[in-house]
Amino acid sequence: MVKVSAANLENIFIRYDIKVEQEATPEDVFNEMAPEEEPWRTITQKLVFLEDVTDEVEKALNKHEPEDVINKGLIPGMDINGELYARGIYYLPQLILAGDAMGKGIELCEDAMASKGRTREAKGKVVMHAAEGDPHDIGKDIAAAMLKAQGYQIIDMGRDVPVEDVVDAVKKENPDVVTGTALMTTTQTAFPRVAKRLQEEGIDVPFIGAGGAVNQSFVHRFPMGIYADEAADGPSICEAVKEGKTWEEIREEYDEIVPSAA
Ligand code: B12
Repeated sequence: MVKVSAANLENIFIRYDIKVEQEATPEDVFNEMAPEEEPWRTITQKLVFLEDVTDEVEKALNKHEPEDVINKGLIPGMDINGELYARGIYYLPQLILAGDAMGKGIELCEDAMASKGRTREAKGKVVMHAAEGDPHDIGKDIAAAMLKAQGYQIIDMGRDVPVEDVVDAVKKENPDVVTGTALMTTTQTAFPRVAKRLQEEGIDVPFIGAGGAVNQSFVHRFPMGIYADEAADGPSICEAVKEGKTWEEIREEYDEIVPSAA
């Protein structure tokens, strides 16, 4: 017979997500990590406290280069949000709002660069999609915002993308990395089909497989697959690819390369 008095009710009644809640506040982390210098501090502050950055970015663009606005204001702001998420202080809604604000800021900077006849040199090209039959694209969009912020060119194919369309896009775009997101057990099977078709076409490209339906052992079972648990894993995996690591090497050094595995 189970002795109720022997059970530790404290553990039973703590929901897993509440248990990881931290005492630190967004203000604490902002003060720890934010740049001191203006206008970078205010831009960062707007992003961290999920406000519109448009005015601040426009003001900064009158005095500073757009590349500086991205690298010294917007990216540090997103880094702080990533830290707040990792520490369990922020959750997905905050990341989505911050991603939107960041997107607007980046757009303004890119427009300013275009008007000076410059383009932001892409760090690499990533083709992203949500699996065939799968309408869930929120995670893909967050991952896309993070990669875009880090300077990657994103070819976003959207959701419910047929396997053949992914293969065609990879053939046409010749990306450094291709990514797929699957949240349903019925759609995760599209990943090995994409990998098989790419192999048949003689293409070898790292293929990040992510989304609530999949895990590392599933993704590392098909050729080219590299598992990502979090959107924040994307830039680190792409960085490793750009350093010349193959998908086999990334799998071998997974715990060192991928932040969520550490
Ligand atoms: C929102 C939602 C919907 C929305 C989707 C809106 C949208 N635009 O995405 C709507 C209402 C459309 C929807 C519909 C359905 N849904 Co739904 N949905 C959800 C829900 C509640 C949340 C999913 C979500 O957005 N999670 C948050 C995101 C951020 O997580 P994520 O995508 O996994 O992304 C994270 C990581 O995986 C990673 N990541 C993801 N992609 C990438 C890419 C890269 C490159 C990287 C690095 C990282 C990365 O980063 C993110 C975090 O940092 C889940 C339940 C749940 N709690 O998960 C059910 C859920 C996924 N849905 C489910 C189902 C069954 C359905 C329906 C079939 C229901 C129905 N009978 O109609 C339909 C789909 C019908 C169809 N075929 O068209 C099931 C799937 C079950 C299963 N295992 O197969 C779930 C699990 C609910 C459940 N418990 O049953 N759904």
